[in-house]
Amino acid sequence: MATLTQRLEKVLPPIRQWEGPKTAELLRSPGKFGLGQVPEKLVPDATTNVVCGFCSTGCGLNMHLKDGQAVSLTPSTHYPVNLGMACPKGWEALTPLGAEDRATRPMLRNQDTGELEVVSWDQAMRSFCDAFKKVQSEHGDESVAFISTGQIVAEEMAFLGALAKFGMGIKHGDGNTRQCMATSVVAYKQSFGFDAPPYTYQDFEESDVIVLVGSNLCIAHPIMWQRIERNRNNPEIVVIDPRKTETAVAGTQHYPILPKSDLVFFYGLANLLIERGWVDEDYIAQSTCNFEGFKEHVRAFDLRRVEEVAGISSDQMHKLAETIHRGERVSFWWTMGVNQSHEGVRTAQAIINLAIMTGNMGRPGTGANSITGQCNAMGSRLFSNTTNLLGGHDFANPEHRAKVAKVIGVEEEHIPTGLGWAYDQIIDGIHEGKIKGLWVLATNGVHSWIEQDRFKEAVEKLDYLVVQDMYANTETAEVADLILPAAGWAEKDGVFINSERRIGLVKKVSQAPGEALSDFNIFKLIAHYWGVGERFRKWTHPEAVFEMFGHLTMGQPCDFSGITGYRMVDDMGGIQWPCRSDQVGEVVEDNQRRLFSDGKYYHADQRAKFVYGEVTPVAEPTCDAFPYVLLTGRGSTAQWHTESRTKKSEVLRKLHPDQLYVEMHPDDARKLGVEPNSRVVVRSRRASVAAVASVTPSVSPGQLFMPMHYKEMNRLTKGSFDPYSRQPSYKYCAVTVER
Ligand SMILES: Nc1nc2c(c(=O)[nH]1)N[C@H]1C(S)=C(S)[C@@H](COP(=O)(O)OP(=O)(O)OC[C@H]3O[C@@H](n4cnc5c(=O)[nH]c(N)nc54)[C@H](O)[C@@H]3O)O[C@H]1N2
Ligand SMILES: Nc1nc2c(c(=O)[nH]1)N[C@H]1C(S)=C(S)[C@@H](COP(=O)(O)OP(=O)(O)OC[C@H]3O[C@@H](n4cnc5c(=O)[nH]c(N)nc54)[C@H](O)[C@@H]3O)O[C@H]1N2
Ligand code: SF4
Ligand SMILES: [Mo]
Repeated sequence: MATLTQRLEKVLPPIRQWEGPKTAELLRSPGKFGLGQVPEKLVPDATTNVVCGFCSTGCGLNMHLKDGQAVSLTPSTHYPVNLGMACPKGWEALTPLGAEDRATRPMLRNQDTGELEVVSWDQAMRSFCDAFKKVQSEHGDESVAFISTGQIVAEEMAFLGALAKFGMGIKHGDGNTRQCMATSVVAYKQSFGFDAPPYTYQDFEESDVIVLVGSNLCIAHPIMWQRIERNRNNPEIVVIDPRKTETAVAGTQHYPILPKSDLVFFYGLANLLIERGWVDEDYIAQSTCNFEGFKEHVRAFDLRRVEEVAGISSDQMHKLAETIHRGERVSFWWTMGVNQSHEGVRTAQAIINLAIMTGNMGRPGTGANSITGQCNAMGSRLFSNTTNLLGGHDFANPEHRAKVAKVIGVEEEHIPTGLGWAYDQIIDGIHEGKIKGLWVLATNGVHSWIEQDRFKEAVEKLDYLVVQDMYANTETAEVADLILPAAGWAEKDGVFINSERRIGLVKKVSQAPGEALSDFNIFKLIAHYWGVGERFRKWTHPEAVFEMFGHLTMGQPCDFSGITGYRMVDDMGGIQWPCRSDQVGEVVEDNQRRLFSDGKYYHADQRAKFVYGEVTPVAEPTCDAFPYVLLTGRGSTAQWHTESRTKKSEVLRKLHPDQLYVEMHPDDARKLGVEPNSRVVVRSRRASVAAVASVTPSVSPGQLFMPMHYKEMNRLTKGSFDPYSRQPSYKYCAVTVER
């Protein structure tokens, strides 16, 4: 008899030999890919393009197949994102799939021995559903929650959100994108009326001034940096980061502002531009609102205040203002240095305000551009069913609920009318005994969440923790009651949406090991065992869900109802939203587009709004006992987050230090008597952590930097959050360091 895995895999479409783009047509019209490059010669039958499963750049990787199984890969030269380039993670993307420690069978903790034991899928599903239903019957529907990711395909993300909220009565669920993108989402919604990063990567090549704020592009998005390198305008590259990062060194102007002084810095810069008359009056009049209030607000931010708070002199501010004024095509880009802040939303909006007041929107090489993190963070922003109802809709809006119900075939009464809790509120809820069951998938919170010890304590209080992951030995899986083994990237079909809103295809080109199932099939099983299989009858396979996306997005700013299916996505080399049916011709003509070229935004009055606010203090300022600011972030191009995947590659392991290290300025090292490469202890109010001292002038005196990839790191950080986005402020806490 066929195993359950075999039976389930049968309901999936077979491994497809995708053909790649229609090469002959491409040769006739290379402009279709927007870049004028000559596409590679005929793609062999056994090669197919798959979008990379690490970062949000969304590079195309050519998978070379043997017997339907990927055996090697090369970066795709025809894909409009990466043009033949890939970073080390991309080159090594197949290695983690073949790791020996993949989770291959469900494991359940034996209540008597406390050990994890292999069980069948049937036992696993019964245990999961019984345990969650028991918690719900004893403590109410609200007592179970899920925490998901920006790393699974959008079809799975939508299925999870729909199943949990419309099928299992789970009210509280959040995504790992809370750690990462929530700030940009809220900032865009308030400023533009919809969560819509407006750019296309071609803008990197067309700007004459590129302003990077809190973004270490060379390390975190190396292929985007390569796109800057292709820029022929000899651009000014302005880097605003407290550290002299690889990107700051490669740029042309570096402003090492004091940590978390961004808001004062940008308000001061706006005030200076206004005082000098360097604003675009026409654009402000035609396309924005609230400018007078903003102008009044920033008057209080004179250059003396900027120097005092941000440590940037008035001469430097004049230089920066002149650079922006002289630029004809200025683009502003930001990442985690902005988003992970106690006032991230207002800071992101301060950047948006600079772009709209100088008219740097909608034209090639311009924009207020948030760079996303994970491969499918943008998919999660639209389809995770957490911060908005599927497809960028509003839970509170009855018309939206009716539309979604109709498209996905679920009765309207099952759709909640409000939002659930954010990630930090779910953790608080566990501490307060309100949440007793937690389902964590494709994220490793025990390592990555802020103020780690508090997260661990929370998890210990749970009645039941389910972890659904590719590996059974992540920090989170190790403390689970039930582990569900999942297929990973390239072991299943679906789409990711990258930073420039490009929908790209992931294909099953590799067989998941043992009994591991795609998350999609795990959700189908859960629906069945929960007794709601019938409610999700339309969710047969990933492409059926993708078809629903077309209907879900119809009439929304992200409308991509013109995309007919996976085949079209594949043939086109990915497609950016929006792509309504009346836009298909446009897309075929030039497959890269930016938003707001008509100066019209998504608010009812079609104007972008100047949004601003008061400057607020950080949660944990430095003091005599903890005199150093601890900054955190990405350490190398070879490391991905909690390293459950990248550490499986010997090649990648060689490219970074194997122990946690802390960067400190030579003056501080001298003062403390710390020798380079000696062992030190970094201590915060929450924990002490041992690290190797990396003595370098890339950090300023009084500041330290630690990479997030080592598991102890987040024991130090302090749980504090932006009040509008509830995104954690990972990049500021007070510590001391000792020999
Ligand atoms: N190799 C690699 N690439 C990745 C990832 C990875 O784990 N490894 N992760 C991906 C993900 S999910 C994300 S979200 C992105 C993150 O990409 P980035 O945001 O570019 O990376 P980070 O290193 O977290 O932070 C960027 C910079 O913010 C600076 N910063 C800290 N505090 C402040 C401040 O107060 N103001 C300003 N202006 N800057 C500040 C830091 O010094 C740091 O250099 O990277 C993606 N790419
Ligand atoms: N101090 C500090 N902490 C930070 C940050 C920082 O800058 N500083 N950055 C934050 C940011 S921006 C982010 S995005 C987070 C990232 O934090 P996490 O999301 O926790 O990090 P990952 O290591 O990417 O975890 C993803 C997990 O999903 C599993 N997985 C991969 N693919 C699949 C799949 O298809 N299905 C299933 N079921 N599982 C899969 C992997 O094995 C891995 O265990 O970290 C945050 N933490
Ligand atoms: S830059 Fe990002 S998407 Fe491109 S190969 Fe590297 S990890 Fe993959
Ligand atoms: Mo992220």
